[in-house]
Amino acid sequence: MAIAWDALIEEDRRRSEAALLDDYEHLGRQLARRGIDITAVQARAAAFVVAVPSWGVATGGTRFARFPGPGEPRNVFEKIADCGVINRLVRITPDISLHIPWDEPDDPAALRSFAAERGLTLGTTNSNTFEDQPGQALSYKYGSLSHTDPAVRAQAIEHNRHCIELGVKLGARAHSIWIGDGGNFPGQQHVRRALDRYLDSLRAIYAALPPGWRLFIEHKLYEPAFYSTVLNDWGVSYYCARELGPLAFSLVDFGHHAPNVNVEMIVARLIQFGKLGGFHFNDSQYGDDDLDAGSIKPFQLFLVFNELVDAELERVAGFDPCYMLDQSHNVTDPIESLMVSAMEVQRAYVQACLVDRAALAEHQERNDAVMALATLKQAFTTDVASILAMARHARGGAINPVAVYRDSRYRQQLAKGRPADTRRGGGIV
Ligand code: RM4
Ligand code: MN
Ligand code: MN
Repeated sequence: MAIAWDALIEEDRRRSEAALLDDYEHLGRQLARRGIDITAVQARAAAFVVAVPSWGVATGGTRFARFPGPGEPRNVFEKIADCGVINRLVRITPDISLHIPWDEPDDPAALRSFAAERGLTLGTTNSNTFEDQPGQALSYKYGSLSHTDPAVRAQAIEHNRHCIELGVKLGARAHSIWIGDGGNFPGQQHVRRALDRYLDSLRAIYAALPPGWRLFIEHKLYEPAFYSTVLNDWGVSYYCARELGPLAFSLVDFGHHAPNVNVEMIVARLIQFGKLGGFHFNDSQYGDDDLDAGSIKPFQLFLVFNELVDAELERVAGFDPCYMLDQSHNVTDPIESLMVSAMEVQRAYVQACLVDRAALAEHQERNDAVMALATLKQAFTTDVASILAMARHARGGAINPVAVYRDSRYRQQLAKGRPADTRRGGGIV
């Protein structure tokens, strides 16, 4: 579909550039008073990247229903085309995380070049052994990598190895595993043995990692298993990653903890122990709600980035987390949600870059809780919107991505060419 993105972006620039420059200059003077060079911050904002999930560009659903949106992508090529639009406008999402077999390509080389033509890479593969696929020999109803039956475990291991082999052809560098394994009732599973079996399966997958690859494991407190999960929290995740070896890391999905858990503490500990692999950003009010990043607890997102920026500045050995979004969009246009979320994550990063770390360290030394918090709040309450917009603008993106996207009528045009797929029922994505 031919959309004149350059012209639309130029029109947006004409509309908003004067106000933007005004805001940016004003903020520049404010930051200068705090000893911060705004152009250096803008350069850091421009260098920031967060991957988008291929499964995020379709309308999600709940256990109850799915209401398909207009013009939903029907295959992986259409998903990549939508991801291309996101990056065209926000300029910070050049990488895509694929879910196999949802995104299984017939011709991996063709998929890779289709992405490359749009300036995109396919950096991570995600396996799926939490649902059965048509024609699959054995069922995952009672688990996959931790199943009691060795034949089911072998099938799940094989699927993960297949993902890695495919990833090599796609140019990926990491493989990410989330399983739905666990128990719905007390006594259903022998808790320790299930973890032993899971770890054994992970060892077989780990052994298949090509050089330079990393393995991410994602813990989750509950769902679809409602009583216990095999990889239930970051402690178990850390234990498994350590048992596996130096290429295995823990992945933190924001929605996978109990309410009120201090996620920034988990992040700090994983950094400290050299096992922070990356993130699945989203937000939640109650559980694994998969809401847009920064929509409920922006201060928590900032506090996580405060830990990340601190580690970056300290050059903590081996610190190299992979940033990804993982959201399910039920009532919004997924393209809009992913653009806004990517910018929210970038905003938290930039705000964390503004923390006066020397002052904070001093307040911490003196046990001055009021001033320590005030130092963080000073950074968090700084309106960095003009820095983000300038960073996008400087790299050919849109000053106002959502406005440009709406002006383009991309979705309305897609609706004609991509008829809604009504076959799918309820589901998490
Ligand atoms: C899970 C988890 C995984 C994602 C699936 C679809 O809750 O977050 O990362 O792959 O959902
Ligand atoms: Mn996730
Ligand atoms: Mn999740």
